[in-house]
Amino acid sequence: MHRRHFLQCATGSLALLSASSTVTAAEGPVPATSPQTHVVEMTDGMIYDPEVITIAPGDTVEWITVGQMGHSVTAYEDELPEGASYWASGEFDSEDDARSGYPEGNVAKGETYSYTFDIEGEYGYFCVPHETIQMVGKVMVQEGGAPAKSGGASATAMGSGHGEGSHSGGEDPEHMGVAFQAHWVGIATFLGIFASLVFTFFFLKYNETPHSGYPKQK
Ligand SMILES: [Cu+2]
Repeated sequence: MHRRHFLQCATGSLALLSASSTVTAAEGPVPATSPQTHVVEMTDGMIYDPEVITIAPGDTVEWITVGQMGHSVTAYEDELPEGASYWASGEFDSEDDARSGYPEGNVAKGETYSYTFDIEGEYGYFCVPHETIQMVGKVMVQEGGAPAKSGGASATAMGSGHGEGSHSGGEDPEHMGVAFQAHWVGIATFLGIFASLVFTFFFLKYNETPHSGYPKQK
């Protein structure tokens, strides 16, 4: 009876433990997939920096005017993925409205415009006052965001990749450099010793050097 009660308690505790650990495990991945905000700078050089940005669905892009000059962030209506709604600074419903409505939708110095992209695909956009000088950009929305090789996640991927790269890649040349140095130092030392031995051999054999000849004859 006593023992059975203990077993029941133990089993109950175990069930509770595994239940709580399951909950913990389920909570784990949530922050990893939480939406991110990516910044694109609009400069006096009249560019979007970066010109092409790759993000994950649900991520937000925030455009900020870092120079003195104002810009717009205006979607090309024919460069929207299927099912995506029109977007532009100034909250216009169409590209025509955005073009004719400017300077409404202007993002002045220090101001920002943000848009959250939920649908995957490519979004082309432009700056109304500077479109003629090719102030255009692109937002690429794909599952997982930027691949390890390029884009926003590249900062992380390149960062860690760079770290690993400089670890193995950096270590090898360094190691080789030291090896080559030691190699040449070894050869030079060997030649030095060999030359000394040859000199000593001749000195001992003939008991003279080019400089000892004169005093010997005396
Ligand atoms: Cu512009």
